[in-house]
Amino acid sequence: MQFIQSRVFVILLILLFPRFALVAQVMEGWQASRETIDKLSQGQTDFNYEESKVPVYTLPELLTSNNGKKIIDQNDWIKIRRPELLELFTSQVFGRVPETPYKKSIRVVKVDPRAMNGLATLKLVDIDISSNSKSITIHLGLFTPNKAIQPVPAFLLICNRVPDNIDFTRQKKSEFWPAEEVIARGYAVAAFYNADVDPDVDDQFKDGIHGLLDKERTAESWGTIAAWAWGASRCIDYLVTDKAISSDKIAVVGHSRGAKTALWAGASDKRIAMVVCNEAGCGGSSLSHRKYGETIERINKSFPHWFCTNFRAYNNKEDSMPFDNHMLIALIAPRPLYVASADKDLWGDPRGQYLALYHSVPAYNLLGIACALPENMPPMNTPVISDKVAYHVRDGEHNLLLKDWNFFMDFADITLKKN
Ligand code: GTR
Repeated sequence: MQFIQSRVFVILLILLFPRFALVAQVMEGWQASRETIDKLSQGQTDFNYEESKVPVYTLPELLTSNNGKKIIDQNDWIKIRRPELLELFTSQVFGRVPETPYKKSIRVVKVDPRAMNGLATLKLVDIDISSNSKSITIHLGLFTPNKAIQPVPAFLLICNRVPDNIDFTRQKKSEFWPAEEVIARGYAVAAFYNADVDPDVDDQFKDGIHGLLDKERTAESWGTIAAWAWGASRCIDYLVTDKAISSDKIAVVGHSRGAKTALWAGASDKRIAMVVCNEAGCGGSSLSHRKYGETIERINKSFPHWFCTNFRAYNNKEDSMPFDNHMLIALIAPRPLYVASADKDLWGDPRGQYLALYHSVPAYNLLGIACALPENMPPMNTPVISDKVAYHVRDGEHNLLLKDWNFFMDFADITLKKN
């Protein structure tokens, strides 16, 4: 049986029967296309897109504590390992939220019970945060399905693209936030614009929520991704109170920098019942030890405001990093988690994303979730779902599309709706 699954066997079959190549692709799972590899390699010669150049690496152990104790049961995970990992990603990657007191006021500024041609109710909710005589307002938009007879699960999108993508008037529609389609599937759908919380610019943390709450900044002060994750939690503060929503069934969805944010929000806020991490890549869902696509040095140089300053210590030091993103992903366990990649997004390293999810599974198993992922990636556009974890690699470019959302909702039908 093992021989039949082996690479040698598959290669032998292809040599003997060339038409077997197609079947082999399915058996072997997704592979980056040579055309995409060549195109990206030519454009960015400083970055690796060749699987053959991925170094031999050993991932830091998920289930061994900082002082070498084996983590063998739920209790060990909850009491020892999870807090350690949360602290590691707080102090070394995303940064610590300041303890500065602030005032929060939540105002429902508009209710339209006949939105989407009567299919949904729209609520516009302003979340005002003030401190030190400064304030910001997070504009949360929420549609709930009118045909629902009881509270429904909800998807909250952290929108990192222009606000047009989440047009609450629905004059402009975008696959990035396909609100009509989500409503049609019986879910509530909400979104906020990340720049309401903190503009995505390197301005030395003067604007956004940093301008309100930051005092002395240190190497472990929060960056912009942690600020967006904090903003997602302020939206959850409202969503858990809305009677049309099941407060214990709120999923957070993010794409790319928004997906790094969704993971960190899910890690930091246990009210988030499910995380959808679409193409987060470096600093989120891929494995830095693989040195494939975007690197830590590059992300820290291009986006110096995203992470805490301590993260820069790992520039070009991937081999000796005491953590990697399988550990970040494991912080979502035992809650449902969907990791998704795109075929042409080799910058974000689809295989690294799959492997990070794969190596987080022992944490799920320890918490009593019987999920198991195959070693090989699934073929393109074919989600693999195992209990509380799911993954797909979609055809096409780095983006968040209706096709992705449909897969996410199929997963939520099983994990959020049915129990
Ligand atoms: C890229 C960045 C990625 C990813 C992406 C995005 O430029 O290198 O890490 O976050 O932006 O957010 O679309």
